[in-house]
Amino acid sequence: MRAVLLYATLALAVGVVRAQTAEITASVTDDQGRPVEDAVVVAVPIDGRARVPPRAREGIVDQVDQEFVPKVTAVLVGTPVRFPNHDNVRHQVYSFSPAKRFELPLYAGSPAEPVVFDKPGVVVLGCNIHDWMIGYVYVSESPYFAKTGKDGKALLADLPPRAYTLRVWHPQQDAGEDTTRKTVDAARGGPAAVAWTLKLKREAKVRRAPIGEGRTRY
Ligand SMILES: [Cu+2]
Repeated sequence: MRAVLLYATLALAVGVVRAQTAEITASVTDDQGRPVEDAVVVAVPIDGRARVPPRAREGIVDQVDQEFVPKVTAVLVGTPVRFPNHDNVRHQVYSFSPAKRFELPLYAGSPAEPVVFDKPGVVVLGCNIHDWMIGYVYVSESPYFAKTGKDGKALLADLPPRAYTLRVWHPQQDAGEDTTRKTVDAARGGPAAVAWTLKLKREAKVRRAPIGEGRTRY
């Protein structure tokens, strides 16, 4: 009997917790209706109240086969990000973006110190040795964000039930991020959905050097 009561109490507690959170599913497609991967969706509570975690978890931007992996990384402002190099050539990672100017000295393996992304905005990553290497760190001022997968969908889960302003960013986006704002009322908790159609610019690609060239030079 006691066990039954315990289960009933637990079930009730879980129910209450569930009702106290909201989740928003975002879908992003291009103007041809194709799903858009690597779009960052950010939700900002309209009342300005966000539960910011006391310590941001470290982010990782890897270098594999002379590319940044992942190509787009979204982090909360204040997050330290490591740039481990898994190639057998050295890289020299830098950014000139106003949100974070930095340059890691030419290195192999893992640099000792992470880079702390302390200002919101988009940080474009490059490598001084391999011109085709391009990556992005999206630094969010809100702790509620997610990146779309291959299906063009992103799930913002465990949100406090509130009304949110949502926006989306993608590296090839034709219009400014600010023009994508939408309001979603998730104040009652439970699931909600939002969708965008983005016009994308063609990806500017720098030709890769023939295989082995980077290796012989460095
Ligand atoms: Cu490189």
